[in-house]
Amino acid sequence: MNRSVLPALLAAVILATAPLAAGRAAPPAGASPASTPATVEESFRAADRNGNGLIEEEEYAWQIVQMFAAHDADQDGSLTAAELMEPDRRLFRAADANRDGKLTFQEIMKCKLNDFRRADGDGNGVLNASEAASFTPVAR
Ligand SMILES: [Ca+2]
Ligand SMILES: [Ca+2]
Ligand SMILES: [Ca+2]
Repeated sequence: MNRSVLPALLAAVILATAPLAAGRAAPPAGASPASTPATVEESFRAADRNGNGLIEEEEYAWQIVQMFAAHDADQDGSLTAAELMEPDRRLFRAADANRDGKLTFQEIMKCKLNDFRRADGDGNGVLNASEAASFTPVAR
Protein backbone atom coordinates (compact mmCIF):
# COMPACT_ATOMS: atom_id res chain seq x y z
CA MET A 1 0.00 0.00 0.00
CA ASN A 2 1.11 3.53 -0.67
CA ARG A 3 -0.72 4.90 2.29
CA SER A 4 2.26 5.37 4.51
CA VAL A 5 3.88 7.56 1.92
CA LEU A 6 0.86 9.59 1.03
CA PRO A 7 0.30 11.67 4.15
CA ALA A 8 3.86 12.87 4.06
CA LEU A 9 3.51 13.84 0.45
CA LEU A 10 0.22 15.60 0.81
CA ALA A 11 1.23 19.16 1.31
CA ALA A 12 3.93 18.88 -1.28
CA VAL A 13 1.72 17.37 -3.88
CA ILE A 14 -1.27 19.55 -3.48
CA LEU A 15 0.42 22.87 -3.07
CA ALA A 16 4.13 22.71 -3.46
CA THR A 17 3.40 21.09 -6.81
CA ALA A 18 6.50 18.96 -6.63
CA PRO A 19 5.07 15.57 -5.83
CA LEU A 20 7.61 13.48 -7.58
CA ALA A 21 10.59 15.58 -6.78
CA ALA A 22 9.90 15.80 -3.08
CA GLY A 23 13.05 15.28 -1.16
CA ARG A 24 15.34 15.83 -4.08
CA ALA A 25 16.10 19.49 -3.98
CA ALA A 26 17.48 20.88 -0.79
CA PRO A 27 14.50 21.89 1.30
CA PRO A 28 14.00 25.61 1.77
CA ALA A 29 14.96 27.12 5.06
CA GLY A 30 12.54 26.03 7.73
CA ALA A 31 11.71 22.67 6.26
CA SER A 32 12.95 20.01 8.59
CA PRO A 33 14.55 16.89 7.18
CA ALA A 34 12.14 14.85 9.23
CA SER A 35 9.27 16.10 7.12
CA THR A 36 10.94 15.17 3.89
CA PRO A 37 8.80 12.27 2.87
CA ALA A 38 10.78 10.22 0.48
CA THR A 39 13.45 10.17 -2.11
CA VAL A 40 12.57 10.82 -5.69
CA GLU A 41 12.76 7.12 -6.40
CA GLU A 42 10.47 6.22 -3.54
CA SER A 43 7.95 8.83 -4.59
CA PHE A 44 8.19 7.68 -8.13
CA ARG A 45 7.66 4.04 -7.22
CA ALA A 46 4.74 4.94 -5.01
CA ALA A 47 3.13 6.82 -7.86
CA ASP A 48 3.90 4.18 -10.46
CA ARG A 49 1.10 1.85 -9.51
CA ASN A 50 1.40 -0.45 -12.47
CA GLY A 51 5.17 -0.58 -12.15
CA ASN A 52 5.94 0.20 -15.76
CA GLY A 53 8.51 2.83 -14.92
CA LEU A 54 6.31 5.68 -16.12
CA ILE A 55 3.78 7.89 -14.42
CA GLU A 56 0.60 7.91 -16.44
CA GLU A 57 -1.86 10.73 -16.06
CA GLU A 58 -4.27 8.33 -14.37
CA GLU A 59 -1.65 7.33 -11.84
CA TYR A 60 -0.96 10.94 -11.14
CA ALA A 61 -4.65 11.71 -10.82
CA TRP A 62 -5.08 8.77 -8.49
CA GLN A 63 -2.46 10.21 -6.17
CA ILE A 64 -4.28 13.49 -6.13
CA VAL A 65 -7.54 11.76 -5.31
CA GLN A 66 -5.92 9.93 -2.43
CA MET A 67 -4.31 13.03 -1.09
CA PHE A 68 -7.42 15.10 -1.43
CA ALA A 69 -9.43 12.52 0.48
CA ALA A 70 -6.81 12.28 3.19
CA HIS A 71 -6.77 16.04 3.70
CA ASP A 72 -10.45 16.83 3.51
CA ALA A 73 -11.04 16.41 7.23
CA ASP A 74 -14.66 17.58 7.16
CA GLN A 75 -15.36 15.83 3.86
CA ASP A 76 -17.05 18.82 2.33
CA GLY A 77 -15.30 18.35 -0.97
CA SER A 78 -12.93 21.24 -0.62
CA LEU A 79 -9.70 21.91 1.19
CA THR A 80 -9.17 24.93 3.34
CA ALA A 81 -5.81 26.28 4.41
CA ALA A 82 -6.46 24.80 7.83
CA GLU A 83 -7.04 21.37 6.40
CA LEU A 84 -3.81 21.65 4.52
CA MET A 85 -1.99 22.65 7.68
CA GLU A 86 0.72 24.94 6.35
CA PRO A 87 0.14 25.54 2.69
CA ASP A 88 2.31 27.83 0.69
CA ARG A 89 0.04 30.84 0.45
CA ARG A 90 1.07 31.87 -3.02
CA LEU A 91 0.47 28.41 -4.35
CA PHE A 92 -2.79 28.16 -2.49
CA ARG A 93 -4.00 31.38 -4.10
CA ALA A 94 -2.72 30.31 -7.47
CA ALA A 95 -4.78 27.14 -7.25
CA ASP A 96 -7.85 28.85 -5.79
CA ALA A 97 -9.35 29.89 -9.09
CA ASN A 98 -12.52 31.47 -7.68
CA ARG A 99 -10.77 32.99 -4.64
CA ASP A 100 -13.16 31.62 -2.09
CA GLY A 101 -10.40 30.48 0.21
CA LYS A 102 -11.06 26.83 -0.49
CA LEU A 103 -9.62 24.48 -3.01
CA THR A 104 -12.16 22.26 -4.62
CA PHE A 105 -11.16 19.00 -6.15
CA GLN A 106 -11.55 20.50 -9.60
CA GLU A 107 -9.37 23.47 -8.75
CA ILE A 108 -6.65 21.21 -7.47
CA MET A 109 -6.91 18.75 -10.30
CA LYS A 110 -6.75 21.48 -12.91
CA CYS A 111 -3.72 22.99 -11.30
CA LYS A 112 -1.99 19.66 -10.86
CA LEU A 113 -2.70 18.46 -14.36
CA ASN A 114 -1.15 21.64 -15.66
CA ASP A 115 1.93 20.74 -13.66
CA PHE A 116 1.88 17.27 -15.08
CA ARG A 117 1.77 18.56 -18.63
CA ARG A 118 4.49 21.05 -17.92
CA ALA A 119 6.67 18.29 -16.55
CA ASP A 120 5.98 16.08 -19.54
CA GLY A 121 8.88 17.42 -21.54
CA ASP A 122 8.42 15.28 -24.61
CA GLY A 123 4.64 15.58 -24.52
CA ASN A 124 3.96 11.87 -24.71
CA GLY A 125 1.41 11.94 -21.92
CA VAL A 126 3.50 10.06 -19.38
CA LEU A 127 6.34 11.07 -17.12
CA ASN A 128 9.52 9.08 -17.12
CA ALA A 129 11.86 9.16 -14.16
CA SER A 130 13.88 12.08 -15.39
CA GLU A 131 10.83 14.15 -16.26
CA ALA A 132 9.41 13.40 -12.84
CA ALA A 133 12.67 14.36 -11.18
CA SER A 134 12.74 17.70 -12.94
CA PHE A 135 9.19 18.48 -11.86
CA THR A 136 9.44 22.05 -10.64
CA PRO A 137 6.99 24.06 -8.60
CA VAL A 138 5.10 26.71 -10.51
CA ALA A 139 5.48 29.61 -8.16
CA ARG A 140 9.17 29.46 -7.45
CA1 LIG B 1 2.90 3.60 -14.52
CA1 LIG C 1 -12.87 20.31 3.59
CA1 LIG D 1 -11.78 27.88 -4.68
